Amino acid sequence: ANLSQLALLSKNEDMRYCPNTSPLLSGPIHVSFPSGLTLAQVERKNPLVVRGGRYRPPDCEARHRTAIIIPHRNREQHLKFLLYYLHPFLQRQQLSYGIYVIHQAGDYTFNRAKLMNIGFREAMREMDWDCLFFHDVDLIPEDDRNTYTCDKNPKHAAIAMDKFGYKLPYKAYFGGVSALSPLHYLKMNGFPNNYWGWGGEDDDIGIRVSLAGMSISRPSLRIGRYKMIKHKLDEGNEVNPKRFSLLAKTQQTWKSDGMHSVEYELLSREYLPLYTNITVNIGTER
Ligand code: BGN
Repeated sequence: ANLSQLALLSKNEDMRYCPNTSPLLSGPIHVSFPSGLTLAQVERKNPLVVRGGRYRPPDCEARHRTAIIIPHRNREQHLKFLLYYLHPFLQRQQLSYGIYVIHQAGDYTFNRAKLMNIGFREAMREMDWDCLFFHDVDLIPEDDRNTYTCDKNPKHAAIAMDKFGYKLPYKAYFGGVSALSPLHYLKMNGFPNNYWGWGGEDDDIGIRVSLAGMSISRPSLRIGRYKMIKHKLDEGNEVNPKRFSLLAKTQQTWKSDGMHSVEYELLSREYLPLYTNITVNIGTER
């Protein structure tokens, strides 16, 4: 090792844990969508983010290691805005973090929950994350006191979205953004693989939480606020007509269908400047 590497090692040894509450938090965030924003600009604004979208605080040892898992297809504009807000947000929380975008290849009907299972597996393969945030690409957090860390129970973070008037649309809602530790995730056999198209998979996940004997924790309505980037229903993500019958059977199926049975083909793993891009062939509905 050369001298500067040695200096770094000893510096790391003295490094103290970050405080329990980050002094860098600023509370409410004004979210707008600047036209003409480019990924290159987002990169320049985040000089400490390294290859694959990883970061650790420069002057203290992070207390938490959080992976953000974002299912994706054809939403480049949304992804750009999410990265623009999320990187500084996570840095202000003094987290050690990594961002993973799980990209569904091909034009077959989208499967959000299956992509989450793949994200879990591919992220845990790389690093011992202690918390995973399952994050829709079109939701921007509006308060940095909404900490991206895990609780004792699975956490539903997106409880106050602008499109629902900043309240829960219904009591059991578990959609948008949720946070589970690896232990929580394995205990409930992850997420279902058989919801193709829009709707119901998040309700299934919520049901799994209670079937596995856990409950849902939530931040306060004042803090768990999100702005949704407006869009039309995507092509290739049509409303799933089977969602009601699938939901009625979750109790019978959750142990056999989930994390343990997910099958896919990894097409590529790219370490991009702002995120790790994982492209997968997830097959079709049988
Ligand atoms: C619910 C959907 C959720 C969706 C929310 C908010 C279903 C299952 C039928 C009971 N659930 O109605 O998936 O996140 O609306 O849009 O469609």
